Amino acid sequence: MNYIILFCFFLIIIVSHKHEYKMCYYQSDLDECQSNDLNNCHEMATCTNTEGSFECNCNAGWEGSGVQCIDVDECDSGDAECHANADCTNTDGGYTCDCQDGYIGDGMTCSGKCY
Ligand SMILES: [Ca+2]
Ligand SMILES: [Ca+2]
Repeated sequence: MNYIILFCFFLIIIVSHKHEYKMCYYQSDLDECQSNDLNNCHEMATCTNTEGSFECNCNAGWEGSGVQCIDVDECDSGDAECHANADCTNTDGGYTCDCQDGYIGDGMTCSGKCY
């Protein structure tokens, strides 16, 4: 009878320590995003801390693995929303639209100049 009580006692110790170990594991996750020294995300990527690791995702206007991000050429890819009478210029992380000569507007909408 005593052996059964002893066995149960050890079982409780093992189970409770397992729980403690799990708690320690969850609390010991390192936030690699806190410092650029701890992650290898590209400067144009957003770092997201995860349990036991981290993720890098390129910012809008950039594409790649997150460790490497290259500018999206919106003028080439067709993502640019320039007016038909505007010239598209690719920039790092974006693009610009400028109305062609003889047209006036913000590049998204261009209308003929009145003389
Ligand atoms: Ca982490
Ligand atoms: Ca671009």
